[in-house]
Amino acid sequence: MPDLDAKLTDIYTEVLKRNPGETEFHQAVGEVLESLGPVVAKHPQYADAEVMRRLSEPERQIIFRVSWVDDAGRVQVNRGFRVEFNSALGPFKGGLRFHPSVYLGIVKFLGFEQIFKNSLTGMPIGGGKGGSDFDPKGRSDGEVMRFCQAFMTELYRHLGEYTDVPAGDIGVGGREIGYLFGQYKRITNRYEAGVLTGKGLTWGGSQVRTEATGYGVVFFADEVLKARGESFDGKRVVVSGSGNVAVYATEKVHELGGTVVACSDSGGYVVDEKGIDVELVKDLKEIRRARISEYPGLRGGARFVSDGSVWDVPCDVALPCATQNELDARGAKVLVENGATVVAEGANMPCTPEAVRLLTDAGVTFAPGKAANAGGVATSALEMQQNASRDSWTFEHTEARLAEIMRGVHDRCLETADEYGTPGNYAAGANIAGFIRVADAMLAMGVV
Ligand code: NDP
Ligand code: 2IT
Repeated sequence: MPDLDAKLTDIYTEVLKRNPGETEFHQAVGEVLESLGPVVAKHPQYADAEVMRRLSEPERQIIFRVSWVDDAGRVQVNRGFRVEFNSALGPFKGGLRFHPSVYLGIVKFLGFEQIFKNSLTGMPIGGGKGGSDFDPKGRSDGEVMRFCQAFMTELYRHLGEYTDVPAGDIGVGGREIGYLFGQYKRITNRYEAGVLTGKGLTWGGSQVRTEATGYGVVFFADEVLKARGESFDGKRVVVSGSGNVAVYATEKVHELGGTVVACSDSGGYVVDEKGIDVELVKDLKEIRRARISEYPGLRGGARFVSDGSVWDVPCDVALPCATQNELDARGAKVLVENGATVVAEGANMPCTPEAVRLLTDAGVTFAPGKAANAGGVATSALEMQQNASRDSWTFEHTEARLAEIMRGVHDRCLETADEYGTPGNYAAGANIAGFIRVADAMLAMGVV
């Protein structure tokens, strides 16, 4: 049970009751409500208008059957989701996740987090999330295409550049966005570029969107290090995962003079004291869709560990970039014992509440995902901006915009944490600053 202000306890209890079994959603709501005590004390208008109660109930939830035919000619049935959580600041915006663990509670936690993240970026985007329990692992390109087409055949009616704009997340990258866009275009007979982000560079995509989340996490962590009087130069870094976020976080750490000595996937982790070879990981994961266990066979001096945890590898900076609740109390204790000073979340909610408490109590600076990984969705908003003006910007210009946005998010978190009496607490700053912008828009728009 999170530690809540009395005014917020009822709301949390209602969320538990109304959404039985959705533990990740409960966790995400609890973490935000925990920060809002000083806000409801200072601004009674939010509680009077039931803003928190309205925010924790999605505006719309869509669940649908996805039937498709596999390569062997067998009919497969999956479940599709889109949770349109809050549109006070703009069209619903957030990724699609294809992973066998996806159920309503995961999509709702992600959609809820997305509201505050998108608000923090300062851009005109509401919050939503979607996905399916479809497992792309081991599926052929043809199977992935047919699944994406079947998925979009239902979802298209709920989307639109002014309504709801999906993008990628776990299991959804450039290939899937291509198939989804192709089917949307075919059904609607419209080249509506702004309906999806993460598109290919020759057909409406933005430079830097592929790199944006990983680069953004490192830009954010770099600001955190600067605020501590440090830098990435010479730092040992451990990254979990080896997907989109992990790869580009690793690339940027190396550019800034740090060394990523370990990364992982769901099968285990690799340690490479010379520094993870980013081009090799890209080739393994993006091109060959292989496992990270193959890395040591292609690079001398590295080793693969199939049991244990990537957080056992000593580091100064930890960047969890795989999935929710992957860094628990045990992992946090080991990081503290090994002298880590900064943990920045590339994934959504990778640290358990116990881990966050242990890290914070030990003086490790904790940067929450809704701030640190906001670079992905912020660059999606830059993609929408380019689509709306039928323009395309250079890599350098777009990366400079991303860096500026991440600095802005960082400073907003710190200033807000100061203002509400929790100096240096990025999690409180992110939750409060994200909340206030959405809450003010909701107040202005009346009870809807
Ligand atoms: P990818 O699918 O590209 O990569 C996911 C990585 O995480 C893979 O290495 C995968 O290993 C690992 N992983 C996934 N699920 C699990 C699990 N249950 N246990 C252990 N490892 C797991 O996804 P992304 O890199 O895009 O996403 C990573 C995280 O970042 C997610 O939390 C996502 O929500 C978040 N995020 C992504 C953004 C984006 O723009 N893509 C933006 C902001 C946040 P394996 O291959 O073995 O499954
Ligand atoms: O969690 C996230 O912010 C994403 N998966 C990216 C969402 C987006 O719309 O770019």
